[in-house]
Amino acid sequence: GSAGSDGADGSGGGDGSITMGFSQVGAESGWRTANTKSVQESAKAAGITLKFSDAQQKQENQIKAIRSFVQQRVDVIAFSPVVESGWDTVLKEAQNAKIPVILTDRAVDSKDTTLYKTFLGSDFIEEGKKAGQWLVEEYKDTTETVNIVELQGTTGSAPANDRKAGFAEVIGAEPKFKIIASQTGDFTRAKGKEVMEAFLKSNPDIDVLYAHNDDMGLGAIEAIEGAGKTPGQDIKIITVDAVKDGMQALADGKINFIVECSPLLGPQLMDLAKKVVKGEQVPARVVTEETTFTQEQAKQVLSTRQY
Ligand code: GZL
Repeated sequence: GSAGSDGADGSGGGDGSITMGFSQVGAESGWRTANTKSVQESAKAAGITLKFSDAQQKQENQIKAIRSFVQQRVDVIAFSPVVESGWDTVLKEAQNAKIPVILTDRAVDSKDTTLYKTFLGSDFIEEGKKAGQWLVEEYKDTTETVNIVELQGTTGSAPANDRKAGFAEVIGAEPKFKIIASQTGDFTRAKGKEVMEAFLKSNPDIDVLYAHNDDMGLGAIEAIEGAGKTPGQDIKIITVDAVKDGMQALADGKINFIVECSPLLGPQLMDLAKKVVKGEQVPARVVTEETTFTQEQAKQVLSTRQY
C-alpha cells in the first residue's frame, strides 16, 4: 500500500483493511465456544484481520494479550473481561496509544468510561430477574418454604455478580424463597457437578437449583442423578444461556426453564469496530436481543438452534 499505509497511526491499513486484536476469556463453556466461532466467522465475513488470544480464564493473560495488541499497533482492540475489576492500567495504555477498545459480552467496573468506546453484551441483571420471575410464577400457589441452591458463575465476573443480584431482587420479595447454599462453579460442567454433589450431601431437601449457565446445570444434573434423584422433578432447575446441550436437557424435562444469553455477538462487533476505527460515533451500550424458553418451547425450536 501507499506510505503510512501500515496503520501505524491506527487509521487502519492503507488498503482500508482493519486489524482487530481480540482477547477471549477462554473455552470454559458451550456458550464461549459459540461466541468464539461467531467472532472468528464474522471477522472473516467483514474482511477484518483478527488476532485472537484465549486467556484460559486468567486475567493476567488478557492483560498480556492487550499489551501485545498495543505493541503490534492493531487498529482496534475488543475483549470479554473475565472479571469486572483491574483493567484501568492496561486500558489507559491502549488509550495513550490511541487504539480504541470495545467491550464485548462482559463489562468492567472502571469509573473512567472513556477507556472504551462501547459495551456490546447482554443485560445480566435482566437475565437474573427473568429466572426469578419464572420461579415466583412456578411456586405462586406454594405456602411452605422453597429451598434454593445456586451455582454462581466465575467469581468477580459481571454475569455472576449481576445474575445473582437480579435473581435475588425478584425472589427477595417473597420470604418463602430461601437460598440455602450459593457457591461458584466457575461456569464449567466439572465444577458444577462437584459443587452440586457437595450441596446434595449437606442439604437433604433441595427444591430448586439456579445455575448461572447451562454447563454448570448439566454438571449438576449428573450429580442429582448420581444421588438417585430426578432432575426437573425432585429438584427443579433454572439455567442461563440456551446452548444446544442445555436446550436438549430442557426438551427432555431435566431442566425446567432457560433464560437465553446469546453468544452471537460477532456481526454487531464487526460493524461497531468499523465505525470506531473511522472515528464515527457509536452508542455507549448495545444490549443483546434474547428471550427465554420453557420445556414446550425447547421442543419446538431445538432443531433450529445455531449453537
Ligand atoms: C455470558 C458469558 C458467560 C456465559 C457462560 O455473556 O460471559 O460466560 O453465560 C460463559 O456460559 O462461560
